[in-house]
Amino acid sequence: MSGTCVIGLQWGDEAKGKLVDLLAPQFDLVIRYQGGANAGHTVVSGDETYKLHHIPSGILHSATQNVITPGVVINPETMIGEIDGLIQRGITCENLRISERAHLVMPWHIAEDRQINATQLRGESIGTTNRGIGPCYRDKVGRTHAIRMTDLVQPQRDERIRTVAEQKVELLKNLGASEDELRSIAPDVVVETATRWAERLSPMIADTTEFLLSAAESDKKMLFEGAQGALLDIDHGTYPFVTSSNSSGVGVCAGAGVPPRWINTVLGVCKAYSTRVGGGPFVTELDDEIGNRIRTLGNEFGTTTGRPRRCGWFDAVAVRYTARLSGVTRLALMMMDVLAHLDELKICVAYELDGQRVTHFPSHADQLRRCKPIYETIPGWKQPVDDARHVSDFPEGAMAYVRRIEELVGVPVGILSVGPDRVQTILTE
Ligand code: 2SA
Ligand code: MG
Repeated sequence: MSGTCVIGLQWGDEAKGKLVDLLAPQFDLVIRYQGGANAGHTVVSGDETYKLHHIPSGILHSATQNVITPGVVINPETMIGEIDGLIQRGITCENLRISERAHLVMPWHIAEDRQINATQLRGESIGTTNRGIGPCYRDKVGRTHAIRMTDLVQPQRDERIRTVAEQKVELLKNLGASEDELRSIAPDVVVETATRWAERLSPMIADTTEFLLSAAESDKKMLFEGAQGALLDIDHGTYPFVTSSNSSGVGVCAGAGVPPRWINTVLGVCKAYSTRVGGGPFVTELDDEIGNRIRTLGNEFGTTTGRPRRCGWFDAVAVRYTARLSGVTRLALMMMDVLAHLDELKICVAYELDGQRVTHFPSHADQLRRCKPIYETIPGWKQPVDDARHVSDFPEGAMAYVRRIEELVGVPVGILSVGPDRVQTILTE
């Protein structure tokens, strides 16, 4: 068995990209299996910072194969831009393969996403990244309007794209799309653009399912890189304020096309506090000075959209739920350096819901909205940890915080992160 998964246990942005980059040299393959250009994975290598959206965070290591599998939705225009940006910086991308089964985010999906965001769900919008993710997955499941990577290299490409584009123009006219939007999805324009996409991407398009099954059967080591976080999982997250893919650990096999028998380790990544970007319930949100302080200290702004992230205390009820759901075997606790500046810390150990104390994670967004956090207070350690390289460098107070999280979540912490650089990572065992 040779598969390890890196899964975000909160609402994304847990610094999974940093860990994947760090672990990549120990693996033969790094695999992105869900989501799309809504993801923003930041990798810092020396003085260079890379912001990746589709491309697996193993791309900086030329000996590692990077694979994008059927469960990912790909915006070819963004993807080509991302590849070109890396090539300009000396990263060849020759070690990148894209599944022929992956679905394409087309220009109409972006226009449709704006419509989703204009919709209020009980007074709140989902606040998507406007990257066309939901509409693309909707078409994938609906089947009648979907376009896949493999369609780009089939003889009927132009005909297929033209037919779908014509229908989408009508649909979007009815939805009140702007003139600009209608121009961007004009059938002639899209057919021509798709020809360019095909020329550029066809050398990378492959049957990744066959490739990964053969790799697994010959004992190659696979690292599965989750995008977003488990609380945004379409089936198990804070629905409907979620993304449109299975972003918790249970999504790995279906998205990648690799069966469970090849997976043995799941690293659950969480921040030492919580953040969320977009709408939806957030029980431990801090709408105050401390929240602002965490946002500034942690530079909590969206990698893809630049949106300020909502900040709050660590929610052990939520993380215990997502760690169990994802089959987590070790936790990675990130951004410990940020908390070093605070006088006092809180951990949410239970919720009060309609007068009752609950420790399970409720399924309905309205129930979550009614939940009040029950906190345990822990004194701040008030000592920088950025330079810590071993557990022995850690202040006692910081270790007490880590141990309490392990206890509440029920999984040991294997990695502590104290900054964005590769060296700012501590293995605790
Ligand atoms: P979508 O665009 O349909 O997936 O949006 C649905 C919800 O999922 C949230 N979402 C994210 N949350 C955190 N990080 C994400 N990636 C970017 C980043 C986000 C950014 O790394 O910073 O730059 O704003 C991500 N992608 C999707 C989204 O906010 C909606 O709540
Ligand atoms: Mg991110």
